[in-house]
Amino acid sequence: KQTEVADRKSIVPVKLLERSIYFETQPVSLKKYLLRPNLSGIIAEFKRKSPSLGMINPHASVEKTTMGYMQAGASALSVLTDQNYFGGKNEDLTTARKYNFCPILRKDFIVDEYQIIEAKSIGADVILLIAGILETPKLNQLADFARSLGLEILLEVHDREELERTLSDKVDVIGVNNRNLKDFTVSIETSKELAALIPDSFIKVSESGIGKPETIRDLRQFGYQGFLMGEAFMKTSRPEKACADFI
Ligand code: IGP
Repeated sequence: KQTEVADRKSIVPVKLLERSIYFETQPVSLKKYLLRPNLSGIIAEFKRKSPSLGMINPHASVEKTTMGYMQAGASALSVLTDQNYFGGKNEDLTTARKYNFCPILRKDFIVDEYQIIEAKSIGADVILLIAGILETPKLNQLADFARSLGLEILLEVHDREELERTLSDKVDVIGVNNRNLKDFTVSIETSKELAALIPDSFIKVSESGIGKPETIRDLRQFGYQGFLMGEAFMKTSRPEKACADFI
């Protein structure tokens, strides 16, 4: 990721990114949208492929899918911008931005400040910081930087150790990833086990492997207000319809 970022940095300097219209607009708060009692809490994700499934939906349209998600009643969008593993690109997020007013999460492996400036410049409201790939001081530094640009942070953890070393008031929303990024196994129990360790002052999001409405009802009992869902929608020929049927 570092070399990929260095390459882009040499082509598109920060100064150019900062000229984006999105540097003049206020981000939309994911936190606030997840707290709205009448919304589903679902953060609906757009991705063409994934390391665990391979090709999922290579020809899906960003416009149609994201607008359909919002019409179905999703609370927010997540757009994969990583090219290598997920077949995404920055323009996908900007396209989603042009068609939707909701909070949009830039889903990528963020390891460098440049990617945060990029996130802002393409119209994202929220960035993902993954505890499993960042040392604590680096994570805190990136969180501070994102906040300085007005972006919210979704902090992703997968176990107790990651949670305990990274929990701080720099982050707004805690995402518990049910998928183990090393072997791709999924267990909803991960969200249930970690729930009690996350103070009520944070919004809790359960990520990955959610496919049934019962799972969401169950997770709500554990205090979860957000549900990040990708595969369940994207693996069908009409993701937006799958989302509408689900909600
Ligand atoms: C969505 P799923 O199983 O519904 O497609 O999962 C989302 O949680 C997953 O894409 C994800 C992810 C990530 C992708 C969670 N954390 C970090 C890339 C990087």
